[in-house]
Amino acid sequence: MRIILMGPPGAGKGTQAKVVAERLSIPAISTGDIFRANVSDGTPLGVEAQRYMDAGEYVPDEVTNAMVRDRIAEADARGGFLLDGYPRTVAQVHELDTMLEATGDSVDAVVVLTVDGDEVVQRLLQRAETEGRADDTEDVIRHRQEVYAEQTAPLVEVYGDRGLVREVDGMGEVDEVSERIFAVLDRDGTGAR
Ligand code: B4P
Repeated sequence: MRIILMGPPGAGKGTQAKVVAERLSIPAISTGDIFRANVSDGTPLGVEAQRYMDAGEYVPDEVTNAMVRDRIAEADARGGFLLDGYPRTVAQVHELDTMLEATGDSVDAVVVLTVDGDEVVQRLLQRAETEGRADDTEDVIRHRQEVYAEQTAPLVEVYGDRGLVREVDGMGEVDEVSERIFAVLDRDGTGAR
């Protein structure tokens, strides 16, 4: 199974990615987590990514694409994976297509978490208190929402035209949202339930 998890910042992507990937026994690959690990290790990639992330901007496509290309080539991802936060631009969609075509693979489903704008801001402000992420200040959160609307929301139509989009209500308790995701994936024959 090759699944993409999409949704605006704070929709619950990272939260749900872990649960769904575990259920399907595939790795959850989060570009945000990989960038943050590089930032905390002080790698050249981390230094480059940090200035974009702190400002709520996307890291340049060529940097992100190269990172994902390497990650999905690893042994644990050969049988499938769940991408959390990638692709986020139309150029990234095309790059992912090329990567998958090279191995004769394709995306099976794109789960889009839908949420209320004010709720996500509250979730992220709450996370700011517990985790202190540099990009979880109110101004940067609002900017991240704008960047999502401009650059990532159009991807729903791109994947919708391919018949891959499964919209899931991301409001409510974490467990409820997970159950909804399992239900839609089950209809795709994943045996998630
Ligand atoms: P991400 O790490 O993907 O950050 P995010 O969009 O805020 O999502 P996240 O997964 O953290 O939050 P979630 O919705 O799970 O990206 C960070 C940055 O990395 C980007 O801004 C960009 O700079 C860079 N980047 C990443 N991918 C990139 C790409 N492909 N191209 C270019 N740049 C890229 O959860 C938010 C909070 O809500 C959590 O605290 C959680 O506990 C809470 N929550 C979740 N579900 C809930 C529920 N049902 N009820 C209440 N709270 C809930």
